[in-house]
Amino acid sequence: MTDLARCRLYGIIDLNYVDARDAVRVAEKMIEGDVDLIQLRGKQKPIDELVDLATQLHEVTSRSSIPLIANDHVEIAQRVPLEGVHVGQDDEAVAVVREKAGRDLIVGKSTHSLAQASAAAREGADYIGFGPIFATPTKPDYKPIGLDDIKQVHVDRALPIFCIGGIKIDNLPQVIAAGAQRVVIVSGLLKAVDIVKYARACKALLNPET
Ligand code: TZP
Repeated sequence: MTDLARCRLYGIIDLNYVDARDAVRVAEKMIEGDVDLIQLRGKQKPIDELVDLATQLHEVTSRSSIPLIANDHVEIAQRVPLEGVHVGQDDEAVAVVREKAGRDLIVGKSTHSLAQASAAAREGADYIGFGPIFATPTKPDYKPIGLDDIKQVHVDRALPIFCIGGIKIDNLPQVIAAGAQRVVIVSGLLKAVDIVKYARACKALLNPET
């Protein structure tokens, strides 16, 4: 199982930004840019299409030992030997995901407050997403939580915490200064002119020792 504690930069292939035909090419660039984890997110896509894409992506990610995480659907993990599933607050409980998958799996959970972060840790999530830190068109219906709770969410919580939401290379130093050790960057990476350079520049700001 991947040592999540060593992961710093999490990239998401969100099919609202990436044409499915380009997904493998984008994953290759993320890997070249030293992204530590990759998620496939396709909110409006049919499950068979996601399974097909996850199969293609997993051929690439597994070659580089980068964990591939499926957003929302444990069924993808039942049909593709990828490494993890990420669930939201309204999705299945962590234990149910593990049971349905029937194998050892990374299970991540989205959280939007300190209380939800504690609950996800108690529930046995392997990592959490914490945000949206800033307003973001990638998740437009969620109120940003800002930078204030970042330090606190890291106190007493041993599991890896990935800050998420509106994070770009330009505000990443501010997010790190507020206490973040790990981040998820979606549109910033996917819309970058040069994904490899962008990822490497973000990675260079994220201290592997913290
Ligand atoms: N969960 C909280 S914010 C967010 C998700 C999936 C979207 C983050 O996307 P971006 O483009 O990096 O703001």
